[in-house]
Amino acid sequence: MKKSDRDVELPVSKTATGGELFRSEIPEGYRAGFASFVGRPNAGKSTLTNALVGRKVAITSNKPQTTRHTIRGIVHRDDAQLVLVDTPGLHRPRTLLGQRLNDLVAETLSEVDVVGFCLPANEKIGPGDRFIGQQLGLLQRKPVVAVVTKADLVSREALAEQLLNVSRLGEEILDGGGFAAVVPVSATKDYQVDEVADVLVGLLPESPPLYPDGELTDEPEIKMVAELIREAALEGVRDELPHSLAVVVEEMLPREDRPADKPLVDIHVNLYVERPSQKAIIIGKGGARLREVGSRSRRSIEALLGVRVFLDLHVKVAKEWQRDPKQLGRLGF
Ligand SMILES: Nc1nc2c(ncn2[C@@H]2O[C@H](COP(=O)(O)OP(=O)(O)OP(=O)(O)O)[C@@H](O)[C@H]2O)c(=O)[nH]1
Ligand SMILES: [Mg+2]
Repeated sequence: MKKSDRDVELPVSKTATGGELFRSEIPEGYRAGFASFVGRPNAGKSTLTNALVGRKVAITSNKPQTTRHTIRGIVHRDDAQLVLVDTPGLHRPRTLLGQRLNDLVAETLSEVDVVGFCLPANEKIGPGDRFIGQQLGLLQRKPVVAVVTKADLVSREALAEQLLNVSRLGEEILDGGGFAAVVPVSATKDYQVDEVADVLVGLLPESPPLYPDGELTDEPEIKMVAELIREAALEGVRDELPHSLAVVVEEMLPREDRPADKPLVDIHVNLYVERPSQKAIIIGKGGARLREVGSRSRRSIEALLGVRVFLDLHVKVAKEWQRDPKQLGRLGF
């Protein structure tokens, strides 16, 4: 629902954080709160977040550990506001970056109202899931919903079996009652996406909305731009390279002396890798690969910003940045 669709204009007051909060005329039984998706890398958390929000707020890829920071996506309904906190995949950390990402997830989990534990339908429950289950077991009395993702990839029988195994896991890791619900979903085939929202909303507290109507994410534009470039650069690279890649937008400025009806934004970007050999791969023969990354991400950035952009991409080597506290800080971790 857009603001203009409301029949009554709601009185608005500013919160301490500068957000706007509606204080009155909230429907009886209105719920609002935070839900976080956790799960192994590549479980489909970000794809599900985007499907629920109805817009891309988080980048996705078939490489593990695509998400590196928490991203809020907001679902607005007549009866509720569901703030989804997409998190990096949880795993046994091997680098300082991995450790920082895990800490971030743990901190997020302690703050949300309900947790959605994502387990892919097409993969056996393994030690990685149990590792996450143990962390969830430490959250006292917080409702945990098991979301069995990628349901489109398996047969009905296999799905039924996975739902059963997941329920058992819940009883094993969460003392008292197990999961609050076990919901199969396919974010790419739009199967049961609304059902996931219903279940999560049902576990939120009664509360006025937390974000202004219509706001879909609190992800800053400049960060989203960097993410879209990283998403394009992840396409087609293998092995360790996805982990070694970091993207920083150094500057984003409207170009001067442009006609008012044809604005252009200049975006200067550094892509960091850990080794010179990786730099060569990202750039490609005669720069072909980097050009492709540029043109692919430019389209999605222009769609996001609603303006034409000029992308200036540079590839730099930041040796072992995933293990180096100073460099991690500089790259925003
Ligand atoms: N077939 C199918 N593929 C899916 C579905 N959801 C996600 N995927 C694919 O699974 C891969 C991983 O999805 P992501 O949403 O990036 O996974 P994630 O859990 O956010 O991963 P990390 O951020 O690395 O932890 C991508 O290639 C998605 O296209 C689904 O419902 N069906
Ligand atoms: Mg993700």
